[in-house]
Amino acid sequence: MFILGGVAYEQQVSTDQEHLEETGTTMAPRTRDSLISWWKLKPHCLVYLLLALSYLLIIILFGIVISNELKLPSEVKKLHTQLQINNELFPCGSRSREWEYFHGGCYFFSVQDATWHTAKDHCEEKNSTLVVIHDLPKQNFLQSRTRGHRHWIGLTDENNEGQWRWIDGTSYRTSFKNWKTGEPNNYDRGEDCALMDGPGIWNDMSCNSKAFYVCEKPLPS
Ligand SMILES: [Ca+2]
Ligand SMILES: [Ca+2]
Repeated sequence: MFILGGVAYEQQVSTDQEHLEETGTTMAPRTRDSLISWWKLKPHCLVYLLLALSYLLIIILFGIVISNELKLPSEVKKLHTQLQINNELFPCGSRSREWEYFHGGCYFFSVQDATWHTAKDHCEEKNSTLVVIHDLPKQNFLQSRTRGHRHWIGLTDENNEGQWRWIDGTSYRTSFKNWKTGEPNNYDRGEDCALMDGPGIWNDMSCNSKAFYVCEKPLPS
């Protein structure tokens, strides 16, 4: 086959060479005809090639979209489950794990002591306020968590002696109270800030004294 093919090729070359010599042209007729045909067909070939590539691209993109659509529900479900777990474990937010949840509110118990005004500033830096005690359940919760250590609360008569005010504007006169017997006594005429003393009962002390403190903020929506 190879030998026969080689003979045919040599014959063709010889024929083309003879033609070139006869006509004085520089290109064999069959080669020239082939090139002319190819140049005529070239635009059509390019169009078909581009169409084929376009279809292929569309099929690939369609496959990717379908694949993502199928993945999405499982990813959403996984995220939803993770959020539920986080909400159950950390209702005040997974990034606020030092905050404790109680009855719709979040509470921060300091591990360092500070003056009343510094404590107030620290709470505000955390987008919260010193705690306001509205009722006995909240008092009991705070009492159990403060474990007998002194903690500042958001109650002061600094602006007007004897006129106690909660820092969130809650009415002092009509609201819950838990003063220690004989308190507030404004001892030495210099006690204007309230704290939970000893077993949780309240006492007024100098605002410049140092104690731990409790901040509170609403449950994140
Ligand atoms: Ca006072
Ligand atoms: Ca006192």
